[in-house]
Amino acid sequence: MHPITKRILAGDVRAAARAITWIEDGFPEKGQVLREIFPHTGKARLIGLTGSPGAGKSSLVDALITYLRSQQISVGVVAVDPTSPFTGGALLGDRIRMQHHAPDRGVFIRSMGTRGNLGGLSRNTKEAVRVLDAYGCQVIIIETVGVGQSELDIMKIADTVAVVLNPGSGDTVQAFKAGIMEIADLFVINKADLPGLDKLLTEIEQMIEIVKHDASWQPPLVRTIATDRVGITDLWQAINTHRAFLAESGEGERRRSYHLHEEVMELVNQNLYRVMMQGIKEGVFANELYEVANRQVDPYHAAEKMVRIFLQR
Ligand SMILES: Nc1nc2c(ncn2[C@@H]2O[C@H](COP(=O)(O)OP(=O)(O)OP(=O)(O)O)[C@@H](O)[C@H]2O)c(=O)[nH]1
Ligand SMILES: [Mg+2]
Repeated sequence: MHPITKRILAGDVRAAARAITWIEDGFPEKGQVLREIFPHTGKARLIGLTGSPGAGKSSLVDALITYLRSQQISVGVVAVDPTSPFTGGALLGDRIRMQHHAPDRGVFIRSMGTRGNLGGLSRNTKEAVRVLDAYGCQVIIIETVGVGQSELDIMKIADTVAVVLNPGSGDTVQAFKAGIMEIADLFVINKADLPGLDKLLTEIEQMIEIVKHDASWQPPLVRTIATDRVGITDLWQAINTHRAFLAESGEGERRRSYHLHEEVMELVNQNLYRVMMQGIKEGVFANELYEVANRQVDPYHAAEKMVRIFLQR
């Protein structure tokens, strides 16, 4: 067993941090560590938190950490910002806001940006979450700015996805367009102290009606004022209610097996691609590539033939 694996499993925070850096940097030894920790994962509850820039996600995470620590629940946070080249420590704002948790061994906070990013941000996030799971975090919160497809992919690994919206922001329409409504298991109406609350509530209810009118789970709306720590207990309550739904309906198991299925297909895809590229380097497909380049063969036949050659090797 790799020494880092041993240390992660023993709850060594520095080993966990090192493994995540290896993941970001595509360091070869990460493969062994990830394989070895896998049997020790699957225990943590994974909560996704997404929303527009400045919606109050980090403030909510901060308040949730305080609440969960008061219940002796250990928390891991992976804050993903696809627009930021920063990584490793924490984004400046997050660092300031979440700093007071730093000496607490039951809290692990990590930011991930686009640095390194060899395996793709969503792949890296998945692996970082797995490290925190093996390390012993009971709850892992994945914070991401909800703007595009890559954030949606990141959110797919969560058991429960909470979408944060603000009054007076026009967020609902944006979220609707981006496909975020579809993945929402609950809505957090943060900055409930700002004007426009009733209008927002009505908008969301209408959107839910359109997107999920005959779904077996109707996403609840939770109002919060993160900066005043108002509504945090309700938020955790709503997350727990969703968890109970996941357990009773079997949907939780289905989601998790589906995620693993997707992951293994992604890896198969990567591996096949790598082997094919290696074959091209070695000149195995030189004929086929030559023929297609000269328009003697069409790309469709060439690709089929290459796959056949590959399978016979
Ligand atoms: N009035 C009000 N302000 C809030 C509330 N929650 C957060 N804020 C403020 O909103 C700003 C953004 O909060 P963050 O927690 O950094 O938001 P975020 O969604 O993590 O932001 P990014 O990570 O940059 O996308 C900060 O100035 C917070 O103090 C709230 O409930 N009410
Ligand atoms: Mg933030």
